[in-house]
Amino acid sequence: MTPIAQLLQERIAILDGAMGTMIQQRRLDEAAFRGERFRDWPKDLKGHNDLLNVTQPSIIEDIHRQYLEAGADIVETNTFNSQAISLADYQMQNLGYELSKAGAECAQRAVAQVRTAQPARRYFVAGAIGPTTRTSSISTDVNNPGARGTTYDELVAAYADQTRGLLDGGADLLLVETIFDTLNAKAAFFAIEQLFANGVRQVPIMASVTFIQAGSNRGVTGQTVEAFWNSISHVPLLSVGMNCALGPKEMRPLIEELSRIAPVYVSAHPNAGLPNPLLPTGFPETPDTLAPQLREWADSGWLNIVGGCCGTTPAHIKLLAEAVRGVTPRTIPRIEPYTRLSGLEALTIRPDSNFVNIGERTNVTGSPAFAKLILQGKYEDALSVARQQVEGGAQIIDVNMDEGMLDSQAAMEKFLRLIASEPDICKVPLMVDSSKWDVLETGLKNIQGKPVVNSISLKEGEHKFIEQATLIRRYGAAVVVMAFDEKGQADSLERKQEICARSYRILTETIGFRPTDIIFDPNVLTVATGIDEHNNYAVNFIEATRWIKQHLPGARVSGGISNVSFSFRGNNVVREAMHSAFLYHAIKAGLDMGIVNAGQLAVYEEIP
Ligand code: THG
Repeated sequence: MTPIAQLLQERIAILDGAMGTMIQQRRLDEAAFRGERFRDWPKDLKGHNDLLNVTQPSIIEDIHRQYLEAGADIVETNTFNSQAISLADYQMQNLGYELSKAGAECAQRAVAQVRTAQPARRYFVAGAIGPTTRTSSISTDVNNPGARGTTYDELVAAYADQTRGLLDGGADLLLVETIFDTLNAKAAFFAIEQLFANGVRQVPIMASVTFIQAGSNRGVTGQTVEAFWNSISHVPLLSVGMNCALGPKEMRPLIEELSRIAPVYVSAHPNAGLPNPLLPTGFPETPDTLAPQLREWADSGWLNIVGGCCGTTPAHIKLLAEAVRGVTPRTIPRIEPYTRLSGLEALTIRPDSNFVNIGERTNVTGSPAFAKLILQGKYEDALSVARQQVEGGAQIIDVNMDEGMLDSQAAMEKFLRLIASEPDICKVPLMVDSSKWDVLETGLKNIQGKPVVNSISLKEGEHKFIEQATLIRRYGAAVVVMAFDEKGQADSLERKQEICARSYRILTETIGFRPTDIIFDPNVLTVATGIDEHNNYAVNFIEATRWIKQHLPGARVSGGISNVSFSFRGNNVVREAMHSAFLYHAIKAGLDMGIVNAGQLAVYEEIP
């Protein structure tokens, strides 16, 4: 067990308070921010707080020391904006590593000082990783809903640079905080996990999200608490929590919910209330009013880590530490291992859930009408196809841009970004459908929820399979695995069993993929083609489904239902009846979900 996990087993840990307000109190002028080194820098630097890690390190060290003396167990480094994307505003995009490293060193020096006086205490430096000043999920241009301030790849590069600096400076933990754009946060976790995989020193990872609209229970990008949690639940987190934007009164119901659903430690560091410029301190909550409210959260069993964000001071932290002393920390709840996806809202697939409809129509190979719209660049009209699928009952949308005449990667990116601006569509999780890995990866870099990748298989051997599945987990997606291997596509029951069992073993044992994030597709093949061997294809799929559900625990089963009736193209009455009869038996055998023409399914009992 790591030292921090040990502490959290024993008691509630105390996080520090605001850095910004403490720096403001020093009333530093432009020259103080610049120091000797940046005296002639072409940009104004007053207010560039992270720069003080190198120009006024003793001030930063002193603030950390005050928080440690007030009783904080964990101090956050002064590195909120110490990455290339935010630093570009000061033409300092090359200083991400250096400011991050210097920030961790300031905090460690403060720890070293306090440790001399109180050697029995435990102290932790959390490398603070902010959201950057750009968003990858929301449009930056009112005239172009597909415009983005930054990209996943830029974010990963910037976060990796910052993380290396924090670790080289001695950070004990990494805290991805003030998350307002879940896609940005996923890029941060991707960068961190990639560094860990490449051999850098591994430390516990913490996450903290910022919600603004407490009344509607949504974050800045429109996600619910549960949708947010599902989006980042692939990360091996020490803790998840909330900070900033809200005071304790507004944050309370959100923390209560997060505490109920997250099977990791929970943190909270609210602002000292909502900012109010008429007040002398700018914030309404004093140490005396804040501490009892957070004590009540602790008494309710919601907290493992608690501190303050904007407007809080060492005085707040001191009273807070006293208020929660001796309170039993939250016990981590046991969460049922269901399949959990998300768009703006969460989708949970339980063993007893109804069949999940996946909309098939946003597919250029499956719908000539959709293909025409995309090829003609009529994306607005193409969006209405997605909307119709959701209105028709689709709980997931399958998006496929595999068409020879298209730049499939560009089309995937553009369409997903447009979907992200339509809350009535992106409330549901997305399924990125392509036979090309590059297109799947582009999809993953443009979705803030927890999506499904459709699909991978053992077609090109184990090495490729493992490589792709490893990345899919790191991107935070579930995956459709086709019953396909080096020898070809499985059509018999035995071959379907053999390939699915082998894939399951590799995914769960070699990669540590969660069984509930695996969705097998044992191939819905076309019947009644005129070739006798094809006549049992539907039955083989149904029997394979039954076998998978009995023998591969946790895994789900899906299929492309409309494939079964391709022999009857043009006769929709027959096709719809076939789909309905097929589903009637497949669902009984355990089929969890299927790619269907949502809204066009006949009712089995009503078929003449
Ligand atoms: N498994 C997985 N993914 C898949 C499939 C699968 N993705 C693609 C496909 N199969 C599922 N999607 C469709 C979409 C449309 C149709 C069939 C499967 C379809 N379209 C009509 C046709 O071609 O006749 C179009 C009719 C029209 O629009 O005019 O049948 O198996 N994992």
